[in-house]
Amino acid sequence: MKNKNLFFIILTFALIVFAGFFLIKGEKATTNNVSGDVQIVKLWTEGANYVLNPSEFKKDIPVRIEADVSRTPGCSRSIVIPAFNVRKVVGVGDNVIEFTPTKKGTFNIACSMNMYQGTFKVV
Ligand SMILES: [Cu+2]
Repeated sequence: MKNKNLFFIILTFALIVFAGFFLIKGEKATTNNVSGDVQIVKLWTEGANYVLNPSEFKKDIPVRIEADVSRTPGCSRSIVIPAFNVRKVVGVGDNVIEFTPTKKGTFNIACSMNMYQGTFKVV
């Protein structure tokens, strides 16, 4: 009988720890989109604007921008972020831009001809 009680106490404890771990993990992923040590950002265009979601990044944590190539027409795929020396043409085969925002502020993202424009914040 004692062994059985002990078993249930340990089982209950293990379940609480297990559930807590997933709750904390889930909350982290939804509040700031930080997955591991990378900030995942979705990018697309609306009219002549770039839309970044989220548009606020944390300083010194690597950013991984994933462009939705179905919503980045023509030259909007030629992406420039001058403040962080980013210059890349994205496409179906490679839609990812990675850099680490090492300074705080509001920064521009534009196509290489400056037709498409957007901003993001680093805090
Ligand atoms: Cu352009």
